[in-house]
Amino acid sequence: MRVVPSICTFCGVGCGLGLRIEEGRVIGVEPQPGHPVSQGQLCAKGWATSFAIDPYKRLTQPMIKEHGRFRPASWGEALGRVAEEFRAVLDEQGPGGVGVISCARATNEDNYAAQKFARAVLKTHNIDHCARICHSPSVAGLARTLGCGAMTNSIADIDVADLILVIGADVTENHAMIAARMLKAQARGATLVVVDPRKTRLARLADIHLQIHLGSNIALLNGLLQIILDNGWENQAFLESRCEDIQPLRQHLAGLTPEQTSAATGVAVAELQRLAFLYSHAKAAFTAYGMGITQFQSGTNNVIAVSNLALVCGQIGRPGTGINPLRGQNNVQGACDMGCLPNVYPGYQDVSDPAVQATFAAAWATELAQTPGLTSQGMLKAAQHGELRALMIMGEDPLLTDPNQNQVARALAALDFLVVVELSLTETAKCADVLLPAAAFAERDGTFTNCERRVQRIRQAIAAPGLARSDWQILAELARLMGYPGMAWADSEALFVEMAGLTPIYSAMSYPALDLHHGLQWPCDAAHPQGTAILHEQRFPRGRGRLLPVTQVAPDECPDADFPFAFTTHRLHFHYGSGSMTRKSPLLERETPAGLLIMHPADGVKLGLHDHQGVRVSSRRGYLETRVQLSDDVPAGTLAMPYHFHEAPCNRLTNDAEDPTSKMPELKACAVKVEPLPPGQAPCIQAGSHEVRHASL
Ligand SMILES: Nc1nc2c(c(=O)[nH]1)N[C@H]1C(S)=C(S)[C@@H](COP(=O)(O)OP(=O)(O)OC[C@H]3O[C@@H](n4cnc5c(=O)[nH]c(N)nc54)[C@H](O)[C@@H]3O)O[C@H]1N2
Ligand SMILES: Nc1nc2c(c(=O)[nH]1)N[C@H]1C(S)=C(S)[C@@H](COP(=O)(O)OP(=O)(O)OC[C@H]3O[C@@H](n4cnc5c(=O)[nH]c(N)nc54)[C@H](O)[C@@H]3O)O[C@H]1N2
Ligand code: SF4
Ligand SMILES: [Mo]
Repeated sequence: MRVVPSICTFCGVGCGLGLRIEEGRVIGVEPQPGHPVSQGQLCAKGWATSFAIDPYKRLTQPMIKEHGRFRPASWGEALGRVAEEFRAVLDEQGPGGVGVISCARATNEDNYAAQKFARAVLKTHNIDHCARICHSPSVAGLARTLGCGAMTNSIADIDVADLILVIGADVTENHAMIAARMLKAQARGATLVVVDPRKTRLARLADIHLQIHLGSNIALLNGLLQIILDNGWENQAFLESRCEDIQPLRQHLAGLTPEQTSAATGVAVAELQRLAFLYSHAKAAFTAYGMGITQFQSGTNNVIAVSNLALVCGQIGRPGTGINPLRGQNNVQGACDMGCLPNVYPGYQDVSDPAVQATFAAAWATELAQTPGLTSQGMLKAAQHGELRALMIMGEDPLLTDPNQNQVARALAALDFLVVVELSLTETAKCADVLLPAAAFAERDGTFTNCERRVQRIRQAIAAPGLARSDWQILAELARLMGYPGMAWADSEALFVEMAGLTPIYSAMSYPALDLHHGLQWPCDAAHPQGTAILHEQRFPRGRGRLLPVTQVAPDECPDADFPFAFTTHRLHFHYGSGSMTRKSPLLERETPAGLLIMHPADGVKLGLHDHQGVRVSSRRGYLETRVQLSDDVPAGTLAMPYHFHEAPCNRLTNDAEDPTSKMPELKACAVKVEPLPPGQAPCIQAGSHEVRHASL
């Protein structure tokens, strides 16, 4: 047996693992000893890696759909067909008619190739990925207040914080190794505070849990600020030396009372005062947040409210502090850094800046479009209007993971041509005209960037199954077929060298340098050759930190007589995203039943429901059948559902109302009604492609 060092393929923590290889297969994994992030541990998903990528149930050859059925094809035939279809739409409709959705699970090399393919070959900035429905409000909000949307501090800063404030993140489930670190900090005396409408595992363990009303983040954060400013608890020195525009913020909050905040959030005045005091007086307060902040139509303003609180108290730019968006996917930070966004080239360089355009046009030896492209939701809308006709989806399952599933299905059906690059036959892959098999992370070289901006190497440990290839190799061959020679990289390292040369924040990185350390944190450039653990120590990228008044906005859809329950969606520790990888593990699969609706026991009594009874849940956009689980994890009147299960796809119900700035859909709040199924009737389970070996429904 050989052990090949690599990085976990699931979440943005970026744990170090060793792939155990025997006879050309990954037979298991082990934690990497001494890894700075995971410190010799892995969570249940990491341990299940070998099931997730096993050749069994993987796509192993290109497929072309004919008369509604897939048939195997050679790479030449399949890529020839893709090139022909893209060319036809480009000729008839121009670059606005095509687009690419890239993959935050794939490497930086793949994502760099995806945006270069969109920009240099298809001549469009219609390139986006799942960050849109994840942390796009962080990128937009923190760009306005600080000038940079990334996690400001490092995971190790938790070790030196004396207060840890977690807002809208379920850390034990979703960033398990970060939660372990938070609990260790609490054990040595740090105060742990959780703000969440659900009683999460971490909330139950915390010193303080503020169980706010769903969607009342800005009311809470403004209320805390008002108490801090009224008591003179702000950090005056920091405000004077590092920030601007405190006056408009003071005026905005003048007249607000703790009683009003209490009414708006459901948190007692004394609790508000206690947290305001503790946060403003902490020597070092580490703020972490997640989807409970971003996935609202007020997502960008929610992020700005978090930023206001940290800036006013000077809890940023020092060890143990910071505004720390816990980025989700293993390489979502990297996919953003690589410019898989419709408005920026690699390194967040603006597509509408003529100097930037000139740099990339010269480096890539081609002409480039000058105006930003469409977001992923924008592309799906354009497809429904017949304006976008050919789309490549590389490693995403929007049919299960985008809001308003029926609408997504209509958009995919309206396309003339869909090509999907995937590891397995997901729900979205089934809709493809051409299906291309991708190599999994253990089958290729490259880099992932974790949530703390740490760029780490992954290495090829085994051969890809069948004919599967790395995404960047597929894109490079397609570019050649479409007449563009500028993507013929010899290997992933050559690709990385080109990327680092055009991405200032990665400019001093190389494979050997990454290998020497456990990765390097950007910015890593001539001035910071060893990388940067803490951002904004002396100044913010935009100069001064900006305080911006924001106002509470209710969710787009609130409970009413027809749809009387507030509905929110979340994640489970044992499953990941669409479940296309974790649900292949019998060990993970037996941990939880597929897709339960969590309801407070008092609501169960009102509706006459007993635990595990079948129910029909409907919103204005769709319905599903599942079973209720009665639990006081949720308050009465609010229902919650995990989103990993095709049998009970909660995105049939969710709302696609968007944040005007970031275009984030409101995945965390809508309104539903619940009706019991007749006694004895089992819920109708949606047919799906994922293998369910131990579904207990
Ligand atoms: N096991 C597992 N881990 C994962 C993933 C996975 O699918 N499974 N996915 C990865 C990805 S892509 C991401 S983005 C991260 C996401 O990680 P998290 O951000 O932790 O994601 P969620 O569980 O969706 O939502 C977090 C919390 O927000 C709370 N919430 C809902 N509404 C509000 C509100 O109005 N205010 C506040 N303060 N909180 C609210 C929910 O109750 C929930 O506990 O996880 C990553 N890690
Ligand atoms: N209701 C609700 N919906 C949500 C959310 C929510 O909280 N509530 N959260 C949203 C968030 S934060 C996110 S990030 C999205 C995630 O949504 P998706 O990105 O659609 O979810 P994943 O399951 O991570 O899908 C990634 C796919 O990539 C494939 N893959 C893995 N590695 C590779 C590779 O190297 N190459 C290629 N080509 N493919 C690969 C996997 O097989 C998998 O099918 O879901 C969003 N949807
Ligand atoms: S915490 Fe995240 S990166 Fe670490 S083992 Fe678990 S899923 Fe993998
Ligand atoms: Mo995410």
